[in-house]
Amino acid sequence: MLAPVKKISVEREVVRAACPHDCPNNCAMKITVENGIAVKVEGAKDHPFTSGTLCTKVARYLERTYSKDRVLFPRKRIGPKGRGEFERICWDEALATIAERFRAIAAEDPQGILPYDYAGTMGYVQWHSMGRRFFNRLGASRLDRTICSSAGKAGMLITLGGSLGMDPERFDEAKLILIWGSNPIVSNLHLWSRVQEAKRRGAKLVAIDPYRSLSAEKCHEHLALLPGTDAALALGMMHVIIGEGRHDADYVEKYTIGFEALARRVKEYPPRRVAEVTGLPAEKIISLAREYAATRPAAIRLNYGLQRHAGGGMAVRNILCLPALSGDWRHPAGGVVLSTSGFFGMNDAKLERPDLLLKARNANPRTINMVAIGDALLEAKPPIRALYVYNSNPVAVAPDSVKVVKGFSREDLFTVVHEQFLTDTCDYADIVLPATTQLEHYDVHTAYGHLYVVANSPAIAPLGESLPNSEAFRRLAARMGFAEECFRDSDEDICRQALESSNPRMQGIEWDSLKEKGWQRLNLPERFAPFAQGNFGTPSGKCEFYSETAIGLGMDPLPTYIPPRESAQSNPALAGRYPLAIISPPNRHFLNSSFANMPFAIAEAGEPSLEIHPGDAAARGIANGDAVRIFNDRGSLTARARVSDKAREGVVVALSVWWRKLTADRKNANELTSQALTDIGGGATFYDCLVDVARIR
Ligand SMILES: Nc1nc2c(c(=O)[nH]1)N[C@H]1C(S)=C(S)[C@@H](COP(=O)(O)OP(=O)(O)OC[C@H]3O[C@@H](n4cnc5c(=O)[nH]c(N)nc54)[C@H](O)[C@@H]3O)O[C@H]1N2
Ligand SMILES: Nc1nc2c(c(=O)[nH]1)N[C@H]1C(S)=C(S)[C@@H](COP(=O)(O)OP(=O)(O)OC[C@H]3O[C@@H](n4cnc5c(=O)[nH]c(N)nc54)[C@H](O)[C@@H]3O)O[C@H]1N2
Ligand SMILES: [Mo]
Repeated sequence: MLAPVKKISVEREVVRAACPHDCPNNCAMKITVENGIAVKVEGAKDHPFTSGTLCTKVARYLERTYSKDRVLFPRKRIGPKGRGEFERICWDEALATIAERFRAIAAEDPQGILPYDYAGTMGYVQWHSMGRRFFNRLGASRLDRTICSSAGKAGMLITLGGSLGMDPERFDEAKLILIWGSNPIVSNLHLWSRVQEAKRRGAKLVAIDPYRSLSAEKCHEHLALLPGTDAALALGMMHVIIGEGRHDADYVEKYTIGFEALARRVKEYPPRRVAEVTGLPAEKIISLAREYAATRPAAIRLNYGLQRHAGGGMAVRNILCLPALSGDWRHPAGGVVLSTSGFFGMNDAKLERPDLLLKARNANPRTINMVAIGDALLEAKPPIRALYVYNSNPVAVAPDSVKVVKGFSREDLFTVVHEQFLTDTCDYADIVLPATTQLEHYDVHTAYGHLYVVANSPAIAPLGESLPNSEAFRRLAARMGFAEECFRDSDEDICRQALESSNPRMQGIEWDSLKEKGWQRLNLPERFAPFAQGNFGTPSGKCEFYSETAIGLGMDPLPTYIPPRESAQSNPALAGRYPLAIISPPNRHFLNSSFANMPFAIAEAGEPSLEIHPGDAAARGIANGDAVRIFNDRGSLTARARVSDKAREGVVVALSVWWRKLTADRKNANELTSQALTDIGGGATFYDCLVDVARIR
């Protein structure tokens, strides 16, 4: 007789979760937990967009959560700023220290305190609620959160009246797809599978990108224009479409305003002129315009890469005019999508409580643009005396690092960083607080690349002494003596409040059922074309070729071309010294600077590199594999040259965003980038940047 098998009881549970990262896919996830330990992370198979797949980074989220490098207890600085030397303290001491400093500064002027947060998590609980309430109640300086998408958002507002567009799920039915300033294999994987399906069904794919990215490589055609010249390309296409009478006159008549004025404007952009500006052959511009006008439905995936230039807002505004000319908005699989965020309507007032400002010492504090944090720390008046950083790693990601580092190094600045890892920014902190990961807290998410609300329930207990952002602010509010009821809301209370919305598209979505199901589609038809009968969000309700909103923003009311600030055409003297345009788009294995410390991601990404065209390399005596110095007036860094024609002539590409302290020279591409802002929206101009490159001997 066999010995009886000893039964080990395993408590197994599957928890519904949401990927927290700043990415248009906003995946729905399932976490398997055994005896309190998360053992498996997978994409939800039932979620139509996630469809069971996660990207290579988040598929390894367990390695992030259980990393030996997690910050698991509070620390205080014991060495000079920048060194990252800390000793362990308890939460009590950390919170008491912060409250004491904040109280002293607030007694003089609370504007001396500045929150610095971005989309490390996009969740409404861990990003949009307790922190906003806390700093409103305090009357701290407000942060203008512009580092990523604000120029494009302003462009969408002008032409369409909001962050709206075609349903990304319909890309598989398009006959022509323009991948415009977007690299979906890297930054929008689930859209890419739809694009692949369209390709299988016979669609033609065209990439418009100065760089032959992983995605551009897989398209039928690649138009490698000069960076920051997209607005001119769109004007040239409109010149051809209108000039040759290829537009949908019926759609234009019914659902647009300003066509006559637009037709006059685009006369100024004949293909020959546009060819000079963009560096593309005139015939290509003409054939693209004709093909676009002739193919229905045509879908454009626009992404944020092309708006990181001086004229980034205008570029987006112009491209969004195209489907109103072609009539593509009539079709569920036609149009453009940059962001779907405007379809959602969370209850911002309840989450952020702007009314609490009325209780602060100053009900109308100043606003600091996060892009120019370097200058703000060095020059703002009254000075910034304390910073509270969470969900962001500004020392690595903000432009013009020399100034950023100098600002963060100020001895008289009191800096708190709430983090999961000891980032470059933590190295300048006076107090580091340990943060939970997405597996350890509640949240609720909307998306900017699909139309579903996604719930996140904690799978495991917080590791070490880590706390969610919400809880840190709850405790800090208590220390500051903020008596308002809202500082006692639980995380699930906040999830409920977020969904208490009057927006008709949000009806029927409420927390308890969402938590069960994991995700829910907005109240929209399965197949819908948002602007098939007009219904634009603009003041006229039409697609505005001519826009009073643009005038209000200080812009030309009509589409126009605003050249890059740093280019041979706009600044020949600067280009004489620094003839190469550098762009630093995302590395596939990192997510901004998140994951850039994970051994698996670094193993894949290798080392900081610079793609350079053989012509530009030969002119500088650079061979493949050489160490090179990249430099301009703002700074310099080293990288390994990769000589190939992936970068067009005149353009070099440094995939980003590396942690400074994990590179050989402890610098990254933001050493070179500028704090100058976009035309509208106050956005960052990371890719509007001239440099030169030299071989290191
Ligand atoms: N793996 C991964 N995924 C990510 C991210 C990440 O870091 N890593 N980041 C996330 C975030 S925060 C964002 S905002 C999105 C960004 O997603 P995208 O907007 O797709 O990002 P970028 O890579 O900045 O730009 C895409 C492409 O634009 C090109 N480009 C640069 N300048 C120009 C230009 O002037 N004109 C044109 N036509 N093209 C240009 C670049 O070469 C690049 O191939 O991705 C999200 N997803
Ligand atoms: N040169 C160059 N610079 C760029 C870009 C580029 O393409 N090139 N891209 C720009 C873009 S598009 C963006 S959006 C910005 C992004 O810049 P950031 O918003 O700073 O994004 P990350 O670098 O991912 O840093 C997010 C941090 O939040 C932390 N975090 C995650 N979850 C939590 C949490 O729940 N609580 C707390 N307290 N912390 C958490 C992560 O550990 C991580 O360190 O970078 C910009 N910078
Ligand atoms: Mo971003």
